[in-house]
Amino acid sequence: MTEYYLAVDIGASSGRHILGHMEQGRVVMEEMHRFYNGLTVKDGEACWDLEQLFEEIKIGLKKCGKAGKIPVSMGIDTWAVDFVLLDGNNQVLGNTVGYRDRRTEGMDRLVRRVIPEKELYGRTGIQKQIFNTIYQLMAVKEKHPGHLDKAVAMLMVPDYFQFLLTGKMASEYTNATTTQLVSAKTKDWDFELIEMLGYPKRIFQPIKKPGTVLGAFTEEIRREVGFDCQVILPATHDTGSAVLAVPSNEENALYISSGTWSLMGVERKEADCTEESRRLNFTNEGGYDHRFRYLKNIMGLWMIQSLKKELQDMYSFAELCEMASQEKIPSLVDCNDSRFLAPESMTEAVQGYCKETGQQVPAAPAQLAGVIYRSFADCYGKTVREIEAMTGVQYKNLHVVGGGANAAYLNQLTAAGTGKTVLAGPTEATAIGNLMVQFITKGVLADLEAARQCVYDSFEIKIYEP
Ligand code: LFR
Repeated sequence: MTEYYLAVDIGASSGRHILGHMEQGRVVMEEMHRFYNGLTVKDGEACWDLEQLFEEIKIGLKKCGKAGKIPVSMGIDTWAVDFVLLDGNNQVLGNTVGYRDRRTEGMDRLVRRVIPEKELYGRTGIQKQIFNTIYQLMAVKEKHPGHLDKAVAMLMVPDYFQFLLTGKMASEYTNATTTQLVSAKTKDWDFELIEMLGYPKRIFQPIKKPGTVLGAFTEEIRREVGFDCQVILPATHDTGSAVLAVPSNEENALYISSGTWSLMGVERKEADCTEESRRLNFTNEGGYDHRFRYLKNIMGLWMIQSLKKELQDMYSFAELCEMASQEKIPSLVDCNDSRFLAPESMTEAVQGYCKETGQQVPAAPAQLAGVIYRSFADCYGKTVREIEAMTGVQYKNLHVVGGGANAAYLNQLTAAGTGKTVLAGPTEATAIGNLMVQFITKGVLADLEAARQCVYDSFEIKIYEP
């Protein structure tokens, strides 16, 4: 009988239930449910609708049941850094604010008063991003101190959903590292740092590695969805899952996990917490098997998603990509400029940047898309050179995984901009990486090496030469 495993993968713009099973050494996947995600404004704050997302998680589970494909196990991954605070009755305190909200503005100053950025990086190895949990918690402390007083637990978004399914609280390691409160050395909460910042120690749950069996569904969930299932912690940080599914067992594999963000980097056994690394704003995110993802956040498809929305969804992503390829406007923007994080209008933000820097200002949609895509490639090129300088390794190939691997024009630009052979695919890397940890935990696959070989054998990879 076929054994099914379920990955629930929720990104900033959509979520999906992907069932996976093995057939002759290859993984076969089937999408059971897909749903919308996005930020909505509540009390002036940009919030996720976590209640609705949990409803969608249950709807997807019911669909699996209806199809007679009850998974042996399941795991949930989402974007990182966002969390809920729970009170003594396990109720969420305050709004479920998303990381693009502006509440963290100026919070770096307050954190800096407690600990210099150099020291913070030295302890955690995590790049400074104004939306990191460390700054979000400071915003809560400043604006809603009562929430912190009342909180008995802090759970990252996937930990929260998995808690709702099982009644068990845990803090999955890969996502916990993105809080910037985990020691790169001990791989546990840095309680000394937490105490210095004045965050209550009691709210931090025990850190568990991906592959930990969290538990079975609660009685209530079992009744509602109609079956029981084991919840296994995947790399709950989506990027952690995606990088697990890079189809290469080479020591030195360069990758971009391309989705809402472009995460560009390599995997390393040790974190680099040096001052030079901090200055370049590289991060050392915790990965499967305590490997580190040494990478850089690049603004990514969020810029195109925002443009598409502003154009009233008149064009598909494929159309925008095709239109961009016809436009040769030479202007470039720095994708990592903070103005692109959450602008009221991406169009105006891109135009404003070009104007301020004395470049041709894009007006037509094709021109705007052209500037954005070519700016990605430019940024990828710079980042590769920084990675090579920091690691002392010359890379030959560049793996592009995730939804962005579909954008042929971008892949061509990426090959040209980096001088690397681009190996594009798989596009559903995050869900695949989520499944891989379940397969390893259940003994279907031996280890990470076998898992990456299996990804390589199972999915098509397109090649773009520089
Ligand atoms: C990608 C991602 C990135 C993280 C950003 C915010 O979806 O998880 O890795 O830096 O979202 O959480």
